[in-house]
Amino acid sequence: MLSRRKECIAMLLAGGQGSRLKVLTEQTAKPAVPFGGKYRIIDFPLSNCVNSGIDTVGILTQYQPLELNSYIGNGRPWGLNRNFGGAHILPPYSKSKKSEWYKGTANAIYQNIHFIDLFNPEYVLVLSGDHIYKMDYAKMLDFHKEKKADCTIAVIDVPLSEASRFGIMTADKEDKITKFEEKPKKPDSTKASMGIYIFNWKILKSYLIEDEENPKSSNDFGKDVIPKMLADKAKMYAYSFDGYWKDVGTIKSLWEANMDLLDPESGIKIKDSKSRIYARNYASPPSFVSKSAEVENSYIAEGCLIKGKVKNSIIFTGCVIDEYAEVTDSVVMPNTKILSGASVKYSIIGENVLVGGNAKIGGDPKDYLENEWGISVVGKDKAIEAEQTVLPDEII
Ligand code: ADQ
Ligand code: ADP
Repeated sequence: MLSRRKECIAMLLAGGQGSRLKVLTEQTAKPAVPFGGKYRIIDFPLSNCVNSGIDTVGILTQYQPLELNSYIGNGRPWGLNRNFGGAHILPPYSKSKKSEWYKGTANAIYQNIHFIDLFNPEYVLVLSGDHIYKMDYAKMLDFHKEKKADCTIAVIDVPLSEASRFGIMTADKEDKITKFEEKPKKPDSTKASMGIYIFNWKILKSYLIEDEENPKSSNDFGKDVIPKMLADKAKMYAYSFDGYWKDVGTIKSLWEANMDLLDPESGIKIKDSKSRIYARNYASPPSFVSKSAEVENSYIAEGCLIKGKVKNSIIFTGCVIDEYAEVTDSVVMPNTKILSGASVKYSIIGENVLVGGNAKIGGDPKDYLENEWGISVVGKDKAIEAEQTVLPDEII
């Protein structure tokens, strides 16, 4: 079947350690972290692929991949169960001579050159597994073709104060990139790389091979490959994106992105049927909201029993909020029980947690000094005892 090929395939980088998410990624790879009541982070890039007509996705895993593997399965929930193409989990190889994990992001793609060659694509789209956004990659591909680019980088304007967290570039009037610096200490532009790249595969392949042969390289796109291509005067273009986009690599940003779903002004249109976000969901009964319940400005997923008070919060599948319990400005992940009299404020509670009666987790920022305040986090499977207190900013 040599004649079969794909014009563009996606490679989704899902192997970062996610250490800044602390207990939430102790047992779970960052892309598999639950998000928004019934999704996981990886549902966003996967659904974007399908909604953009990309039906072949390599998912590069590494750190705590088990849950992610079983979540992706045969890719059916995203329509990625194909005979030729579909979703492929790609763990790092153990080679006979040197068995090594993926080093930087470019090395992860390098190790899968053979996989990509199977589809003989013209273009390769490189994506991150830790961003919440909806994007039509087909439009970016059209732009890439129009410009006859070697590489196109999706960019978004960020506040100057945050620019040093990103790859920062300048571009001319025709959007041609003239300068790129990975996480500059003193940024001079607010055009940030979203870590989303389209490459002509032949060109990328030659750069990946060259990069591997350079012992000084950290084999990373932002640190090594992109600067090298620019130095070689490759045709690199910036594709501006002005929709909602959030890197959810930190506790604060993960909490904020969840809260953004409850804010109609935030710009993330989860309900928009033209670009649906798909997820693997197991059939659960509808949620029951009892007579004693008070629910306001919140998402309640399926299979919950709500008897207490829920305000400005996201309650995932299968949770119980007992009578006289109160959850405000918080994210409560699947199958967690919050017993009578407990209060949960400005917190992220992991999956399958038991919060004992009258326990107190987190607090309202207005009751604390700024440096004492932060989001409280309780990790998966933990039990918080009755009457126990978890302070704002505490991570258990
Ligand atoms: P970072 O977010 O710092 O910057 P990085 O840590 O390299 O980039 O992670 C990118 C993605 O790849 C993440 O989804 C991560 O989980 C995954 N990943 C990391 N190492 C991997 C590996 N070895 N194998 C598989 N997956 C791996 C990048 C760019 C910046 C840009 C920001 C935007 O370098 O220029 O501004 O993304 O968020
Ligand atoms: P964070 O910055 O929160 O740790 P990332 O997912 O961005 O999260 O990953 C950070 C870095 O950790 C990446 O550059 C990645 O290469 C590296 N990394 C990924 N997996 C491991 C691992 N198993 N052990 C050590 N480092 C890893």
